[in-house]
Amino acid sequence: QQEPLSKELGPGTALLRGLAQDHEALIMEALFAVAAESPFRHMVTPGGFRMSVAMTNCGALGWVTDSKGYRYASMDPETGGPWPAMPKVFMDLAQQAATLAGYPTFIPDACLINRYEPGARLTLHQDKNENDFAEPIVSVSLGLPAVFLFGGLERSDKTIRLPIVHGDVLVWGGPARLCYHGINPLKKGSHPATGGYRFNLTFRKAG
Ligand code: MD3
Ligand code: FE
Repeated sequence: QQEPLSKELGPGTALLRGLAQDHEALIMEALFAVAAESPFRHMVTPGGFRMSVAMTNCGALGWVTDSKGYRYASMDPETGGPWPAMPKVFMDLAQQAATLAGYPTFIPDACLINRYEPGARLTLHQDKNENDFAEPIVSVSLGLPAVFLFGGLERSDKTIRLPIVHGDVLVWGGPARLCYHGINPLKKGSHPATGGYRFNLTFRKAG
């Protein structure tokens, strides 16, 4: 039996090891259905860099970046249509995780889906494009393992390294909501559920 909540990441956080594993097949099926409608793409940062992580979204709002900046948008700029609806299995898992972590009223309106190939990474950053920092962020890891970097409220604060594996769910709220975080370059490998990739679902209340 796992510890329900982790203390290693501090107040406001929860590390729910393996919570997504029971629904793995349904989750992967829903993820591929979303990507069939709004394909993964490598977006460009305002500074002109192509992101190594490929992204898509589901839900009412989707996170996008281009030469004009970072923002949430109700339309997929690639398809010209709305983002795919958030699958029920996604919403249920996000709300179950948030409730276990002490946020029983969480209703996400955005789910960013990140796809990592070997070498892909996210440098240290804060998530601050959302309107309401009182709501937590729920993150679901699928497929190849990764090393998560978790720092403080200043970029220069020391970071801890946290290995995360398939099925792990993390919740970030309260005092941890604006902490710097990132993902180290993905190591090459193969996972039965995802092949040569790692996927991450990030649920947010953006609007
Ligand atoms: C800690 N994604 O998309 S989510 C992102 O694995 C992002 O793809 C990572 O960071 C990934 O922005 C990890 C974990 C996460 C999200 C928000 C946080 C950690 C956080 C906010 C505050 C502190
Ligand atoms: Fe982030």
